Amino acid sequence: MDGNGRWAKAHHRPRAFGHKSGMDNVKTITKVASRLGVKVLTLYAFSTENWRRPTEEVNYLMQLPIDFFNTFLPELMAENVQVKVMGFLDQLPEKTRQVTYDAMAQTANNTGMILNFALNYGSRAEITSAVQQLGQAVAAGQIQPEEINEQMIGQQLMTASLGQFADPDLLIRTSGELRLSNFLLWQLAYSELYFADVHWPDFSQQDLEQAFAAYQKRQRRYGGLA
Ligand code: V07
Repeated sequence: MDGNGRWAKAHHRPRAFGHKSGMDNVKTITKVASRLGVKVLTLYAFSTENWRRPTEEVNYLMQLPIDFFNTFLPELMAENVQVKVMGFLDQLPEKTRQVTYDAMAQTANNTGMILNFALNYGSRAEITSAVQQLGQAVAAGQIQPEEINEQMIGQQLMTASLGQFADPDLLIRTSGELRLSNFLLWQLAYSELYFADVHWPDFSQQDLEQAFAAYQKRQRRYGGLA
């Protein structure tokens, strides 16, 4: 969800205003995606590298999950959306961590779209942690190194609980950035990539439908060759 700061700058407003507008658009796009039949919507909210930003900005960002659930939980329930949060949650401020656990617990029995936030997430750290887990299993004599396979690695990643939806069909990055920036490196191996020029606060239902249309065209081409 790139471009919140640039969006604010273009409107001659502080960066926090861009983040707030970005959060409001999370609500909009969550409802749109749910109604279009998306099974899992994973949103990159905060990276393990974002701690390098000024303290004031980090503090503001850490308040956003709290504001999000305070204002949006009734609608998440009405939409039957299940919330998940993946990332190194132990490093989050106490209140932020608590609200994410509360939201996961309160929506755990919802059966509709999964809204999966990547919060204090980084893919290399995720893979490193998975390798450590498997290394410990080898050291404990529970598995042989040559028994390690792709499925076992996937089981150690933070997307394991998404089951058949662990690997995204489509990645969308906004604001014209053409990089993965440490997001789901393992899981995106076969995903379709789509880059939108608009800043995240301006990313609309029409933009999402355009991305889906592009995805469907690519699938059809691959089908024709197969
Ligand atoms: C954040 C708004 C969206 C644009 C990206 C940067 C700023 C929603 C959340 C959130 C995260 C976890 C959760 C519920 C909501 C959020 C941060 C930043 C840190 F369980 N938006 N948003 N978290 N932005």
